[in-house]
Amino acid sequence: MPDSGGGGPALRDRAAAVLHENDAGGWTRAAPRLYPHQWSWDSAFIAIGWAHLDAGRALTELEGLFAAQWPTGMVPHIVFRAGPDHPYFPGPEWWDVSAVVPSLPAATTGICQPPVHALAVRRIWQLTPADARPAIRARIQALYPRLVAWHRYLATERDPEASGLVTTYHPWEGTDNSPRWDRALARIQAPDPGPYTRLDESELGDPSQRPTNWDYDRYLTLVELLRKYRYDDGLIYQHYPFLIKDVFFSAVLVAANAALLDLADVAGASDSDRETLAGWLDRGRAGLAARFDARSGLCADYDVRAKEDIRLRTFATFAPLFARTADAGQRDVQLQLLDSADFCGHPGLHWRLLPSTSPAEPAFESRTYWRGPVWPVINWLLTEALTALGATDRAAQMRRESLAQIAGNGDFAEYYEPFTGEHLGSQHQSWTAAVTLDWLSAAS
Ligand code: 9WN
Repeated sequence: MPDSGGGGPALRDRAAAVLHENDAGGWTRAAPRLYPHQWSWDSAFIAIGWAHLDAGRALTELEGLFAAQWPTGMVPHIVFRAGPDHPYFPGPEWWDVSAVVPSLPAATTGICQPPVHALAVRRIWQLTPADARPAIRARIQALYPRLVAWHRYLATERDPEASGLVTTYHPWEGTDNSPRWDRALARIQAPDPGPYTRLDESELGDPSQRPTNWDYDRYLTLVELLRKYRYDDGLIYQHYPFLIKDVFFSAVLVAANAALLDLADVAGASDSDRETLAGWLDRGRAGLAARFDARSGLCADYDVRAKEDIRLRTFATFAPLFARTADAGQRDVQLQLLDSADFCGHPGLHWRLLPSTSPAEPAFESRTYWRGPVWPVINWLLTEALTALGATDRAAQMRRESLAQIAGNGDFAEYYEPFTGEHLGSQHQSWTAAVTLDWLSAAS
């Protein structure tokens, strides 16, 4: 009997139904109403879910996303595919990307999200049945150079210092209102994006869970500045106010470079690509090691403009674990910290899962988006990393509790209140369903 985390085979069926329901024909809405377009890192997780149902469909998800890859190699954070019947704010007019990149098949934003995609391709390949392998291999071979170009963009344009750490330009590059960005946002001069109407608050019905208007004023001001600099990474680096060396994003890139190396034979990668990927992998690990403090066990982001460390206890603290650190000292200190009272060992937690922000942080808010709630995809990345690091019992526990959390109600919520387990945010969130499918299969 599969260990279904309390949901039985029915949970698998319900998770599959969410992907089918959100399938817009070759691409999948991140959520039915709140996020009606194709999001970059959502698509990668979604492809992992599809891989359990249909490897070809899984690859189609990523091929569609990479069709909107920019000439720089950047994979945009949203591809606006849904059409006018599905409004989302801010829409393509705020980004005005066609003025800069006219050749794209669809409108996109001008920023990006963590590069989970190579992890997805590796999972697709692992799950491809023998008879489908020749066709899937050919498609992976075609996609692989685009993945390398994506990683090259991150390793060069987003790391002109060659530090091994990716510079992010916007809170929307992954974890919107994480307290990690508070000080950098507070420094933005005279934020005034002009009048705008948000749709997310009315859509969700509980504005207190979402970023505030103070946040949105700054998010939109940053979009205006990016547009002003025509998304030119060189100009952005010279003039733009929000540049963060993001250790979580960087850790995902390390794991993704390892995944591309694992796929090198399948994809027939050249020696030169293999060498380049291995170089980025080493540099990424060294970059994270330089941000790690052995005494506290914390790995800290760095604000390039303010030249200051961002020392907060959030899920990103565990960047060395997410990157599957090869350093046993780092691993042991971080594993201890993970189960300390500041994180999963906090006595008030409903499940022993990693919250987005430590309950011990003054900025912690238990119901507000990235300021406290538990996000299944983050815990999925962690269970993968723990398994790779040999902490298989802890990974299995995290998987079981994650499944139990999700199974408590059939809605596949976006995020969860850490003390009560309450389901929050959007319902029928595609990536929650996707990681459920993956966890269920690992439990069988
Ligand atoms: C802005 C789609 C996306 C996720 C992000 C999450 C949230 C969007 C929003 O939803 O961001 O991109 O409107 O809040 O923060 O990680 O990719 O699920």
